[in-house]
Amino acid sequence: MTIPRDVERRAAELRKQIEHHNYLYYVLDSPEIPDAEYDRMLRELQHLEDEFPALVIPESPTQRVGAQPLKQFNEVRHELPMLSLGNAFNPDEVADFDRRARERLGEDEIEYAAEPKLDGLAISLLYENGVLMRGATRGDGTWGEDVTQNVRTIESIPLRLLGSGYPAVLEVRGEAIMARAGFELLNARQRDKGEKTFVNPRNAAAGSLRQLDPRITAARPLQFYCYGPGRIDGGTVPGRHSELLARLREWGLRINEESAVVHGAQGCLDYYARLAAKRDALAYDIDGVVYKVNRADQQRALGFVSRAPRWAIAHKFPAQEEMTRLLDIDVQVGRTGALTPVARLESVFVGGVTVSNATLHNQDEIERLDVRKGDTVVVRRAGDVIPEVVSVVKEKRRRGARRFRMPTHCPVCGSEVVRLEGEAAARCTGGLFCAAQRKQAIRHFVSRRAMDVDGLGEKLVEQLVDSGLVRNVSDVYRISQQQFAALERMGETSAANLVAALEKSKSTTFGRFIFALGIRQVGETTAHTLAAHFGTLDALMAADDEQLQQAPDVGPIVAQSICTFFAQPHNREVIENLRASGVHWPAETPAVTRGSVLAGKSFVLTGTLESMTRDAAKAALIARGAKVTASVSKKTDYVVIGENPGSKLDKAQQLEVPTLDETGLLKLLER
Ligand code: JCF
Repeated sequence: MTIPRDVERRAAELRKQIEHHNYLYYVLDSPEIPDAEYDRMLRELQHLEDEFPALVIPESPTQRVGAQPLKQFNEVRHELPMLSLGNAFNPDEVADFDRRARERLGEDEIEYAAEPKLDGLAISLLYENGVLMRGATRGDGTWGEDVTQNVRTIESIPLRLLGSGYPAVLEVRGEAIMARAGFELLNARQRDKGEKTFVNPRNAAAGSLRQLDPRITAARPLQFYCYGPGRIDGGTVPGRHSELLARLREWGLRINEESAVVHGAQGCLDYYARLAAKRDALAYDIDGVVYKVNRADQQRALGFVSRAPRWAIAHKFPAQEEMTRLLDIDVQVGRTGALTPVARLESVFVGGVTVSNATLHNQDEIERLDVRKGDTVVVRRAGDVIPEVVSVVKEKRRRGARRFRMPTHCPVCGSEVVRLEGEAAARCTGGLFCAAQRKQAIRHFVSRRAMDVDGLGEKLVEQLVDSGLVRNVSDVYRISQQQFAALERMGETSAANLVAALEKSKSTTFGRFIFALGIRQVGETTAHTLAAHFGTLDALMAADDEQLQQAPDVGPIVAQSICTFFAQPHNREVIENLRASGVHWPAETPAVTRGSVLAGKSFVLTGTLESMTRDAAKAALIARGAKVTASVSKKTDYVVIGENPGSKLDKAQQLEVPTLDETGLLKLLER
């Protein structure tokens, strides 16, 4: 059957359009048309190809998933070996690398191309006359596996290069990765299907590319970032690595957004610090940064040692996961009675600090991990997140290791432990009868963001509760200087200071007071919101479920918890006692009645402010009816930028959210 000219032209036009929008979406991350429009074009092309099968070409966007499952992967020889990189683990090793390069080249300062080192799987892509002919894994560097039909399913890999001027033979290399969000989604899906989950995004990426059935790979959220050239024939490319990357991006390959040109060893180290600060905010895992001598002629002059180039090095971040032995499992009781199993570990250096305790979260998590005393475990500490046990090395388990059971009775007060339907935590039912819960409630009450009592630390609270001097939070204001002075490690001076600090704490704000009460579900933000909304304690205590839910961000669960709290005679009594002791705050004018210009506006604060702490700024905003959230989104109205702002500034610029400096914030607060 011959194909009408206009059909052929339309198919070609559609392919071009789809490739272009695919590029905008997957490579540049800035789509210009709605998904529905893209889908419509793809469907139209599919339709034409169904009607005229002779139209189909392998590089058509409809042909990403086509091939039948393989029996096995073929071997591929890399004519130009895929090298690994030498490592640097500290600034001195980076300086040595730079010094050696300078000496060999006889240069004073070297220009480097720097980029994050992605934690994925190295892949080679071979384009002939702009058409993707082969995709291969690195393998041992010389022999890899032919995974062409799998890489074809990755949308950020063009089946056909865009534009013109590319060499007839162009091999590029890069990293196939899975972003953290995609990894979480995949694992959730695997769990739902009762299939095996992956320990980290790297393993998930590798496992997904080694599927014999490309339909499975197609369903996995893989991405590809190109980091450099391989074999090049029949054409030329720019003489600087950074310019070559820019050219590759024009040809349709995804280049890392963070890549940059830097100068000298110091430039490299500054880049490292910048990326380290950004590490947790990135969408994917990185395990360091890579520096490459930027000029191709200098790269050639430097050449190679054994299996690695002399013109590039990987500067590694401290590992975020390490193995160690779990010595024991303790159970801690929190403020709300939640029992948290904690792993006591043989100390291990991970994520830049020494760790000897890690959370095991709860019963379900222990069962999921099947972690037992004496096991060898993998501990993870990423950024400021508390260290956790992520997996157990089962091969190293000693015989006879016994399963761990959560206690049926509270290890502190002996009360029964219950686990409510739908809750992850098992809880001690002892309430404020339980010394552990009482101690936590008091520590929370006096903490910096609550009543802010200076000098009433953990050890003192322990003594106060264990001695029976303090049974509830209001008791702390009834202790005399003599009673304090009689406690262990307390002199007359400390006792006097403590009494003064307690006296000072009585002048507080309504928001802090609500927060200090430790009502379940009422965190700092909600506490300040409630203060701004209700204005007085009497109004808050009198509010019913419906009135509570009229406060911003208060839903049925929070409202229920507040009602329950104030319904308890015991809690009302504690509040009365606190007021009788002299705890007070300036009256609030409820934001709702003031028609504040900031009412309902959403703020994010980043960096250090000069004239006030971030907490104070937060409180001032909330008092005016604004909301303060932790992360920037499209719904954020303003991002306030202090000194040394974090990645939130980048996010604000990316999402085009308006920013304010401190002066701008002060003006708004004055209005
Ligand atoms: O991101 C990476 N894992 C990565 C690996 C980045 C690079 O620029 C690399 C690499 C391995 C070898 N460059 C070479 C030459």
